[in-house]
Amino acid sequence: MTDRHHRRTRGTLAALAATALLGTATAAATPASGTPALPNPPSPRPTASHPPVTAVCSAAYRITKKLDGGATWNMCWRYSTDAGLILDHVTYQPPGGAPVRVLSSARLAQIHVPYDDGGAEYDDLTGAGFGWGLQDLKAAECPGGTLTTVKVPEVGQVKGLCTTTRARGHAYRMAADSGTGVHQAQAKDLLVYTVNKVGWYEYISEWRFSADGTVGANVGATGSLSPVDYNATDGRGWPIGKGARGYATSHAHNVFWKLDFGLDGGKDRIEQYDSTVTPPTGDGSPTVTTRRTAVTKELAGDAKNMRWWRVVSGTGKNADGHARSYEIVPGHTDTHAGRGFTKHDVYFTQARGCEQYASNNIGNCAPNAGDSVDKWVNGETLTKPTVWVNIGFHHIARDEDQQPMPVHWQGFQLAPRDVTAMNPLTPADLASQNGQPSLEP
Ligand SMILES: [Cu+2]
Repeated sequence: MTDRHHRRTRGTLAALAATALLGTATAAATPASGTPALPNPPSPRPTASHPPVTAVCSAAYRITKKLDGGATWNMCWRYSTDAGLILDHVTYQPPGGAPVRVLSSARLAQIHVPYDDGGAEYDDLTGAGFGWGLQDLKAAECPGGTLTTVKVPEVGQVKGLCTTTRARGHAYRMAADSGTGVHQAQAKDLLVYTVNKVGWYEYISEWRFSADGTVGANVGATGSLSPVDYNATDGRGWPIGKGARGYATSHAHNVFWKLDFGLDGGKDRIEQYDSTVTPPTGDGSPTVTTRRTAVTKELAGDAKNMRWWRVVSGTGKNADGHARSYEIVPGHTDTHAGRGFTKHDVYFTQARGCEQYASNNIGNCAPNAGDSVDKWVNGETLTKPTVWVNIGFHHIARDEDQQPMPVHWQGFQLAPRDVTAMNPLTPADLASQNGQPSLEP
């Protein structure tokens, strides 16, 4: 990023087609007004059989970890000089169960950095060398783990991939019904991460896999503030160093991830849930109505209070007969209205091989296809959805940002919803407690 004035190619900012927006998403079979639209009770059926998930990469590119409690995560990794670390064929195997395909592929899809004064705008992945900036890690940076050498084209061998575990405290706690016993478990997560340097910034790109089936994706920005950006004299900066000078220019880091699920190895569908709260009348209590909307066409989605999305398997069901799904749980975000591709929080597009990066796309799409994710939301029916998550951080520098800059994290989680019939870590003596407990004395 030595070229301070490099600018991304600016495409025409076509207005998002109205058909892309929520209003036209096809509603699910909607019950009468005021009736909660939660998933239909399933018809009784035997446990779905799980096709075996076989490793599709050689041992050198495989990550397998059995965590405390008996759950196993399994995946393949590869490396791109644009996207950096890519994880493929990610499966979760609950204790005592068969492996469940969670993600067919997951990776970063852009880090877009526009400066508040309009003087610079970077696409760190496809325009500023993110992938080539893979850093050698010291053993101490991967405590208790394994450092793997990554062959980076034109760079060479970089000891840049850390695979390790990290304690995260309680997985659960429950006092026993009688006596003084406590059911509790302390959990460890599998962590997989790289550090990529772009200009003066260093991005820690971290994937976290928990024993309970949760996946976390986070990017931590550290390194240094850009030394050539202490020139904000127009009110768009913050004084760093002594007195009222050296104003570091404020900017944003809009981080995009691209997720292709293929839950349970089948076709996915997308659902959006919205809850509406009605204040009480008279002496009553507030009520809440939750509605489900099937997202059957491509969508540029906006986060909203009490709104969430989930990716649902078209085929896989848990032992209770409920469709397996993963819920998208965004972390804090500063949504940046500056570009068509930054102003929405999540995108669901029909999967297409050339659509690889959320902006400044380098996939070989047709000349008129547009080069950012917002352009690809154009009314297609979603039969094979790709999920794009955008988490923004508006960075107004502070004195503490030097030196080095403390890590600032931004990201999201994928939370399992009905992947297993119970908490996959349920201890054996509670295994019968599925469904409404008996109220008999
Ligand atoms: Cu920053």
